[in-house]
Amino acid sequence: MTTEEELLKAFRMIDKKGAGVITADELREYLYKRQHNELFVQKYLRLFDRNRDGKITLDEYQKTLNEIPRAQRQAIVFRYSQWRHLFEKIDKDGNGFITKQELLQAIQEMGAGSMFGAADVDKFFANSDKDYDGRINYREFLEWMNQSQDE
Ligand SMILES: [Ca+2]
Ligand SMILES: [Ca+2]
Ligand SMILES: [Ca+2]
Repeated sequence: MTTEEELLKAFRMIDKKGAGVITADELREYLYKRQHNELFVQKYLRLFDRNRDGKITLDEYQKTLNEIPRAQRQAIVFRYSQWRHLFEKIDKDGNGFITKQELLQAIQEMGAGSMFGAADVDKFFANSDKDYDGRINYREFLEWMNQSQDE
């Protein structure tokens, strides 16, 4: 399936009534089920709801997608489906927090050990560990993902 088809499928899944329009409530329900928070919902609304009426029509959705570079579209698909999965993959002991050690281990398992080392992990924690408890919770993880998307 192409990225475009994937994104259209996502629209149809969110648009439960098949009306060709996603309401803020439908979007919220869909994203909350996937463990996303309100910040994320608002971000999506800002991105797609071009006339600011609180609904995303299929037309708005497609127009916005057409303006986004291809790589970024793929990132959106990735976000829809994979973020929670990725978090859980890194959080080895499943306690809801990522430690430096868990992150380092995950980097090595993904075969990225030559690209990212302990110094990068330190930097990531310095930027992302907003409550300074030495661990990354899912909210902090999502915020970091959102930020890296904006760059
Ligand atoms: Ca709209
Ligand atoms: Ca953990
Ligand atoms: Ca933290």
